[in-house]
Amino acid sequence: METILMAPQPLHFHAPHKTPAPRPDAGQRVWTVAEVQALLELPFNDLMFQAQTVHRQHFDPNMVELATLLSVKTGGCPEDCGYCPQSVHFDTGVEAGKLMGVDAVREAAERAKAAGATRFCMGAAWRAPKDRDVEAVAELVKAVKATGLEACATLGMLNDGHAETLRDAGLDYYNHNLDSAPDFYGDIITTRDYQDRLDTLARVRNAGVSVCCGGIVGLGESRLQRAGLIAELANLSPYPESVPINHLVKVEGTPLADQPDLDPLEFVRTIAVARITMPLARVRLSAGRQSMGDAVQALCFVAGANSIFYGDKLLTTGNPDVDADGALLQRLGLRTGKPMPKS
Ligand code: SAM
Ligand code: DTB
Ligand code: SF4
Repeated sequence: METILMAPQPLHFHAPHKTPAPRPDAGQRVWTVAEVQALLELPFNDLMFQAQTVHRQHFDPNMVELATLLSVKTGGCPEDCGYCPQSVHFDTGVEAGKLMGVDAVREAAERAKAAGATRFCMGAAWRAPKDRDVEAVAELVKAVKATGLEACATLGMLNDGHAETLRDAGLDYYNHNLDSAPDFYGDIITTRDYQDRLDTLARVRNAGVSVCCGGIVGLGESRLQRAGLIAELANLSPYPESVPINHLVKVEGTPLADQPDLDPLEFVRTIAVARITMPLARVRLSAGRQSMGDAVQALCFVAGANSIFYGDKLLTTGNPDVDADGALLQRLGLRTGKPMPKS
């Protein structure tokens, strides 16, 4: 759906309004890790051609979603995710804060909408929110939905009833990443395990909230492990409606601050393989764009990315400024809106 001038809402309009989610893929198949690895190993041109072909079959190839992120509760997280500046285990200079109030979040959402975003994602540095935290975030979701934006939240592991509370507030997507392959996960995070993540994803799915789930590339994983991550995502049943592929943002003070650089084309390959294996998903070129350069980002769009984080900040780290993004999208002839799979 392209951004168009909105007709006035009828007076009987009731919030929360649920945005129709992309339909599940009736042709979803199972991917072995070896098959995904074989895709990653294709000659680059062949891989780009295949990804672009799949992308064109299902989406307008020149439409990109703009999603704005806001850290509604920053820092002080008890988890030890080795990439994360918000963990209490690492000295990164990120100060712990309290949950933001409704008015400040509403204002941020209104600014994001005025700047052209269609989706607003709220992140909280919690291991798992308490019942009262979820109730407070539900009020934030209602405020975001009242602006007409799609609402997404990422709050950590959810317990029984949490996803339903967020759904009833109008939440469109819940983001919870698998982050890496099962056999690499333990090298990066020790305070919760892979199954915990899968359990939260199942709760989100069962509540009827769309799933936003992806991972991080450049943590020191092997190509086989990148294939393992993509196979895990693609074999979720159904696979996520939204798949953020993050490039590690190296943050001083975290254990991964000095991680050697990944070949940028390997990142592009990962995007392409996400597109091929999850044809109807919105594949998001997520964290790490600030140090990527325009040419690598352009290749990611060729590879089938159709969503980006838009706004000067991610959660605690930087993102390209909106003017630079506007100029890049214009140079590439990309329009912004909500990419929906062709029927
Ligand atoms: N605390 C919640 C959780 O972990 O589920 C939500 C917030 S957490 C910051 C959301 C995601 O941000 C992580 O799963 C990870 O994929 C991504 N992320 C965090 N730090 C990052 C970094 N330095 N570089 C790239 N991605 C990062
Ligand atoms: C996701 O996959 N990436 C976003 C969002 N979901 C919440 C977060 C990126 C965070 C990058 C590090 C930071 O800014 O703190
Ligand atoms: Fe906490 Fe999420 Fe950061 Fe892990 S990624 S330390 S759970 S805020």
